[in-house]
Amino acid sequence: METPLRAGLIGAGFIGSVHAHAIRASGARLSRVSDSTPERALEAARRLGAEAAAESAEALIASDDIDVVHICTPNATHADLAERAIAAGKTVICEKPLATSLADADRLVAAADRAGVVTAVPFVYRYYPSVREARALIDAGAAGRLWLLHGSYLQDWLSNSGETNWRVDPSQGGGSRAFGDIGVHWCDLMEFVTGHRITRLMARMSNAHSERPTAEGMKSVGTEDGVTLMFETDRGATGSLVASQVSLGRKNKLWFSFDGTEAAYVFDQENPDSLWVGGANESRILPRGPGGAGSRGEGPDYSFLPAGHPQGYQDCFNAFVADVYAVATGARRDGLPTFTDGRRAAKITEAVIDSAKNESWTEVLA
Ligand code: SOE
Repeated sequence: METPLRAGLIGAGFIGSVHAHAIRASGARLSRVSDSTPERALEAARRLGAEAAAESAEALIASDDIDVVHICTPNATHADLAERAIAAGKTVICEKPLATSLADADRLVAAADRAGVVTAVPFVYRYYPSVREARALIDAGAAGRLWLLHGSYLQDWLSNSGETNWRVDPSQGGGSRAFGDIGVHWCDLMEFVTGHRITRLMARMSNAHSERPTAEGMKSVGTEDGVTLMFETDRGATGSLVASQVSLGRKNKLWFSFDGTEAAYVFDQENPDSLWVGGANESRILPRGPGGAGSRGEGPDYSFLPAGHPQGYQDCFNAFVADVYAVATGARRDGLPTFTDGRRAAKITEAVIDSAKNESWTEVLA
């Protein structure tokens, strides 16, 4: 019986609690939790069932009884904490965005390569079996030539102008919000599933609400509520993306249609247990399950519940953490999103910000 890995969790908000569940589901120990104060860390340790509270993030990272560090804090703190964890020789899972600048992301990838540590960024939508099925079908040539890659990622949790969040503040969340927070998920998924790479894009940012509350009263907003994007890829396809956090009634609707000359594949994160396959003479819904979506391809079977027993977001997170831990203990896993993928997201985000500012087509180099 292998000794279970010992995980340290930095940040115990919504996403920190998702990580905590995934850590336990993997069979690892949730050894320590840190939060913004020692008192909040104690409360979080009790709430999340951690073995101990850490005085601070830095103390947690320095602990020699921690093998893996999970960074679940506001975006602007990611780079420094990830750099410390790499220097301490830990396996590092850092929430997206990896960093709020491409320069920081470059620095983290180089540091991780030099240190030889395992790194990951939770682009967890890769772990839906129906997404893996679309990827396997496209890889097998069933789509023909992919020529149009389009979709959206729509939420409404910031629909109320009286609402705010640390992501609204560029100094805490980075220069882009709708794209930097959720548009990056869609682009990661598109490139992961199709193998295409965005080479240039045209972006237009917009706001439903021009002002939001701050400690000093209502202030103009420095990050976008929504972004519309056109792009071209290295294999001759074109595409579009709408990402919004003020689309009423849409809770977490990541949706794509990847259209080929032989078939089209549609995935809807709000109905994720099946894949729609469009054909000239017939279209069908491919349900997840034995012989259905997600039942092919390399590596572990991410379809682990019987058909008709829906798998969801937390299951994706559990599969992602289990794969990171497997790789950290010497196994190989197909499609693990690493800091290299986090850097790719920072690269595309930088291009989106530049394109929106200059109102021009902008190259996305490798
Ligand atoms: C908020 O937009 C959020 O929690 C994102 O930060 C996550 O990455 C996304 O998966 C769900 O929505």
